[in-house]
Amino acid sequence: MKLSFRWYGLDDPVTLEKIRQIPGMKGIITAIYDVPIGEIWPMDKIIALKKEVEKHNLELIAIESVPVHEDIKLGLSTRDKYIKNYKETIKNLGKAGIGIVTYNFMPVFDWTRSSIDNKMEDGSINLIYEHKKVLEMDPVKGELDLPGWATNYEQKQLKELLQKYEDLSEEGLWRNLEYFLKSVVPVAEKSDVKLAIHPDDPPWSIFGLPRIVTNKQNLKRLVNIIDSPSNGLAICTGSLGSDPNNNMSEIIEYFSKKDRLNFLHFRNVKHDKNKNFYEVAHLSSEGSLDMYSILKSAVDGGFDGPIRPDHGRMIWGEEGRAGYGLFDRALGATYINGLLEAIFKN
Ligand SMILES: [Mn+2]
Repeated sequence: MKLSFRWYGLDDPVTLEKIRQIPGMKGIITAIYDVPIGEIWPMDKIIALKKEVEKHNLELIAIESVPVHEDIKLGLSTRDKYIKNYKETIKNLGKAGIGIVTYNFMPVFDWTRSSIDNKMEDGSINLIYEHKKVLEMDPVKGELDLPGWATNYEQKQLKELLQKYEDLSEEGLWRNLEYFLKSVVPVAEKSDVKLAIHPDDPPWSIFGLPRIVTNKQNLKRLVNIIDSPSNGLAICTGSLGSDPNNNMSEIIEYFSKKDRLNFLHFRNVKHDKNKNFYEVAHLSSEGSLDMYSILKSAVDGGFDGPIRPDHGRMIWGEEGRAGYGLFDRALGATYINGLLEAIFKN
C-alpha cells in the first residue's frame, strides 16, 4: 500500500515541504484546478505538476479528480464533445505515467454537509451532516452551508441546472454512466490508466437528485458494466460508511479480491440510524467504523494501491480548507502506518 496525501496545488497552505515530513509519506494526490470542467488538460500543465511533486521526492500517484461535466451526467446531446475531451485528458495523463484517475458521478453537488465548522466537545472543529437540516435547506435560495460547491454557480444557473435534472431518474443516471464508461474505459485501458469512481457522499439522494454510487450492490453493478481493472473504485470509508447498512470491511475485501479497488480513502465517521453523521478523528474508538478491520480487509484482499488519510478535523488552532488541514490528516497518516505495521508483523 502506498501512503499518500491530497494536495491542492501551489496555493495550498499545506505545502509539499510539509507533506514530505510526514513519516512514510510516498505519494501525492492532486489535480489541475485552472482548466474549466469539460476542457482537455494540456500536456504541459500535467508535466509541470508532476515535476513539482517529484522535486520534493514524492510521486504523483493519482489524480483526484478529473471532474465529469454535468452534460455527461444529464445525458445531453452535447455530452459527446465533453466525453471526447475526457478521453484526451486520460490519454495525456497516461502518457505522463499517471496511472490512477479518480472521478465521481454525483449530480450538481459533491460532498455535502450541514455544517463545516461544528465545534466538538474537545474544541476541535469538524464537518457534520444532519439530515433534517439538509432537508430544510433550499439550495436555490443559497441556504447551503457547503464547502464552496454552491458558489460554483450563480443562483440562477443553479436553479436552471436543478431543473434539468428534474426528469432524470436513478435508472436514467445509470444509463448515462454506462454511456460514459463504455466510451472512456477502453481509452483508459490503452493508456494504462485505472479509473476509480468515488462513492456518493452522503450515499443517498439529496435535494431530489438521483445518487447511485451508494452501496455494495450498486458498486457491483458498476464494475460489471465493463469488466476491466480500468473500471474500478476509489472506496471512501467515510462516504459509504456514513450509511450503517454498508459493511465497510466486507465491501473492501470483496472488491480488493476482485482487483477493482484502485484507491482507498481512509476516514472514520460517527453515524446513527437517522442519516446523521459526524466526521471524527481516524481512530476506531472515536467513531462507528472499525478502522483496523477495514485496513486488514484491504491487506487480506491483496490491495496494493494508494491509501490516503481523508478529511481531518481542524485542531491546534489550524485554519484552512475544510477537511483538508495538515495536522489531523497527518495524525491519520501516522495511524495508518501503525495499523499497517501491526497487520504485516502479525
Ligand atoms: Mn473520500
